[in-house]
Amino acid sequence: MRPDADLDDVVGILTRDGAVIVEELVNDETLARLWDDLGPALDAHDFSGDWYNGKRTRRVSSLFARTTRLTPVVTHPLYLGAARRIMQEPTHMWIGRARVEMVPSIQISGTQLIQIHPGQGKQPLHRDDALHLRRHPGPTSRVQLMLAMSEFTAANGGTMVIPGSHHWDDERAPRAEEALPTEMPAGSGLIWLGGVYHGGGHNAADTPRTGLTIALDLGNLRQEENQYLAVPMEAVLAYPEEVRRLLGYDRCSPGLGWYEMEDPYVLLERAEAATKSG
Ligand SMILES: O=C(O)CCC(=O)C(=O)O
Repeated sequence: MRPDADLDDVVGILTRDGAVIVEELVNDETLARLWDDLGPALDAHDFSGDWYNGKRTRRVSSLFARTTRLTPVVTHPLYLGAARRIMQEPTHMWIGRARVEMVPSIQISGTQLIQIHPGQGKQPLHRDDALHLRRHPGPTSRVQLMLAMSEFTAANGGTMVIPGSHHWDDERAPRAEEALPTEMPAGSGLIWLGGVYHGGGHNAADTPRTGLTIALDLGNLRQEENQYLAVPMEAVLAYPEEVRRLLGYDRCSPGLGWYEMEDPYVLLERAEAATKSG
């Protein structure tokens, strides 16, 4: 899809196929600055060393603490817009005789830079929302993005995806032959639903493949990566309100995540006020 595609069309494809590629999700300038901020950390990290994360794969997390430049990525209208539309389903409950309408929040759950080096084999196909031990099929609780920091090809380990697999139940196991490789130029992004079977591909090329992934989950679930520990408050303050709230300084209706019985966002407002006055 083009970056100015209609959100309804993107949501329609995601609902049907579970995955979609958005071209030119970020511009060359943003991509170059992300490489400046995150590339050195990648070079300093060793291979992850286990069969699942990949013995020829480097991974760097805590991305919102390492760069202040992720706003255009996480707030891209087709990514955040689709995540909100798909996950923030209005619901209601009775509190006594009052029928109370509410909408859940969403939150940044996990962030990683994933660099698959030549010789890395296929990762086992998996569903990321299985982290929450949920059953399938069912309402989507995760919408994830993989931004291509370098070109993704069938040969260099472009993410393997089984289209439509979010509709499967939990008795059907994925088979490698059912998965298609993600092919996209640097700067484009793959968006997929948490119930879709996918995994890193085999890199049979001679250069590494690098992707930056961000997962958005429903706000009433435990974050995959503990953002409160991963991102110090000063780093959160470098981001605008929408991103700060996505980083967890928000309350999920009807009353999850409060601090001193208030919206945790007040902590950031107080920290900012203290910086200005002091
Ligand atoms: O790197 C990729 O293409 C996908 C990685 C992945 O799915 C994972 O590590 O859970």
